[in-house]
Amino acid sequence: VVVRHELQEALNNDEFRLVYQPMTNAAGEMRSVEALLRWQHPQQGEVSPAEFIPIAEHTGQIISIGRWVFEQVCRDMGRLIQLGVQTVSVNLSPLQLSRNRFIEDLDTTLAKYQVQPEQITLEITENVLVNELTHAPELLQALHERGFTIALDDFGSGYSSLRYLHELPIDVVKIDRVFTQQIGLKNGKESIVRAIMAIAAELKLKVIAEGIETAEQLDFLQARHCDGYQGFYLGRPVPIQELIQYAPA
Ligand code: G
Ligand code: G
Ligand code: MN
Ligand code: NA
Repeated sequence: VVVRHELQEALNNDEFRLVYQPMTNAAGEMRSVEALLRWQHPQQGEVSPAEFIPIAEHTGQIISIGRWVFEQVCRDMGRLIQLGVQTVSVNLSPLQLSRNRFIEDLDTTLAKYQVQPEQITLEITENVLVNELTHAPELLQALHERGFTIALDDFGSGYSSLRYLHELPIDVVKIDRVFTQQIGLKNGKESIVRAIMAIAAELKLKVIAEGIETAEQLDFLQARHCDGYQGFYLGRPVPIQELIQYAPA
């Protein structure tokens, strides 16, 4: 198990890394990537964020870890642009949004690396409005007005999703991989994907399909004109120096 002091050691000893997963557009070009955190633990090897982020949220250390992630993305931005990337998605935990000075911290880091908010997509999940984060709508509105793109991650997997689309300044919905993975299955529930796309079209939201693992899934989604495509079939998350393999010619 991961404990608080190990997470502090990880920050102190520079044990975190970012990997980037390509997202392709309608033309099949990588113009966006999602930053995903990795922890290279000295004894346990690579520890998944699914394992340590809930703990970091519990201890509050997600604040420092989240700041490290955002700063590393800004540090990498110049190299990403050289690879043809126009926007980078960063995952946010609800707790980060509840912190005073969250926006000021982002501003300071953007200015330090001369990154524009338009180059960053902030991915939030439906649980931003849970846990009494009563200021989340106002804060997201302020981020949106600054020029950040706001994406609703794992769309459809939580509950009362439609309420969030209505109350939050959402630009993009990311179709959860559980729905993508229904495509092509016997008795697959592809209708959910179609329904999400209809809602997004009606509300003028962009759609990114996640978790694409097969050619059949990609064909189905391309025929329905998503704005972005992401998944192992298109590219795994890799360290920045390996991203060149996905760069448009
Ligand atoms: O990359 P992987 O599939 O192992 O990620 C597992 C989970 O961890 C996903 O839900 C992903 O959104 C989350 N995650 C990855 N990187 C970050 C990060 O930098 N911050 C936060 N809050 N969550 C992250
Ligand atoms: O919750 P979030 O969507 O941020 O999670 C992103 C995670 O999904 C990353 O950890 C990444 O490794 C994982 N992922 C990305 N593409 C695929 C895929 O095609 N299949 C599966 N099973 N996981 C994926
Ligand atoms: Mn995500
Ligand atoms: Na997701």
